[in-house]
Amino acid sequence: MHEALAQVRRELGPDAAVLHTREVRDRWLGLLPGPRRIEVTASREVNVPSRLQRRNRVEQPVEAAPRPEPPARANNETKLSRQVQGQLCTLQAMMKDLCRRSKGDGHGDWPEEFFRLFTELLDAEVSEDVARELVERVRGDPSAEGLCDPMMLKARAAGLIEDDVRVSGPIRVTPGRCRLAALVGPTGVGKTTTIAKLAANFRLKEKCRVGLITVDTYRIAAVEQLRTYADIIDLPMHVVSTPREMRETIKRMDHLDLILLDTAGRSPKDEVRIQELKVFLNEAGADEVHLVLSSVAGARSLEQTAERFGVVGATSLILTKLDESNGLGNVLPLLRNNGLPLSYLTDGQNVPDDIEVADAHRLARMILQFD
Ligand SMILES: Nc1nc2c(ncn2[C@@H]2O[C@H](COP(=O)(O)OP(=O)(O)O)[C@@H](O)[C@H]2O)c(=O)[nH]1
Ligand SMILES: [Mg+2]
Repeated sequence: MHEALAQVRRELGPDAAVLHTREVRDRWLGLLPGPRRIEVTASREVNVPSRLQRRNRVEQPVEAAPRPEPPARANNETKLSRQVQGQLCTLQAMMKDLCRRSKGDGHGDWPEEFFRLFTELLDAEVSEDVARELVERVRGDPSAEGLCDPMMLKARAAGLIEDDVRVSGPIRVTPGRCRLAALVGPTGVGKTTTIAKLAANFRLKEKCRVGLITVDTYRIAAVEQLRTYADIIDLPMHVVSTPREMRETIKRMDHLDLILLDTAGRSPKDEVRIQELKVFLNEAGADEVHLVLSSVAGARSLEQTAERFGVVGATSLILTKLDESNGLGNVLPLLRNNGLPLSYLTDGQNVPDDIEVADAHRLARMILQFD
């Protein structure tokens, strides 16, 4: 650092402002630590107090008399100086955060490869607590002793995540026995779209006799949305607005192999509406109730929503919008703590293609962003 600053002084003069310094360490073959390099960002133009000691002051040419700055230039420089100071503050905050992450919380003594795994988990939106716990478990795993290959450590972490993910498999249709699967969840998470994907796949690929029921009568457009899909896929569809109608409608459709029941989106905070939904589902006697949640939601909100919908008797989870997520680590607390198994994952708006049966191995690799 001393040498680097001396070079700055030589090349830019003693008034140069040092804006940023950092140590860079290259890696040979991506593994072995290479030589240390010091990177210094300095400027002669920017007007912030120099951090260089003013040695050799006498050697500097002394100006006869201070010349006043032209006002425009002075203004520009003040503005620039303010910008640079702002950037310095941001850099300081980032440094503090980095120090906190690397030294605090008891993982300052992690070997570099584990710290790297930790930061990769954070990048995948895994919360700090869960990431730390996963890294400690990988470290404590006797079969991982001596491992330092980043990919292998990541694979270990993926294995641990895989163990946390329970799956239910697809909706099980037995020809000749009418199975009823309902989708419930907050508004806009993709219930109707997912019903359309499921209906099209069961009808076209599995050649099942499928029918649709909707109790989403709160929004005219919602009924029309499902009707449009029913028309395209060529399926019977009924709209139900009272629990009594529900019973009668199901009786009329019981010659089908599969009935998919679409419901109105409910705010998880609306107790009354959730109870109402429960009455409809009881009346329908649903074999499976899939709680649909968007993977874009925050970890806490996912857990709270799942808890609030618990009363309607959900039997499995569907996670939607995987394509819109920036990292799926946020779904981990839900999958670990809620106890409901995952049935399907959806990753786009295309009906019927953007859906797959949930697979723990695949989801764990998706969470850890394996290619
Ligand atoms: N990107 C993305 N959009 C989706 C997905 N599933 C549904 N959507 C979109 O989310 C919006 C709301 O979907 P909808 O099925 O009406 O939600 P509902 O209110 O729960 O029935 C629509 O624009 C869908 O096209 C998905 O997996 N990925
Ligand atoms: Mg809908």
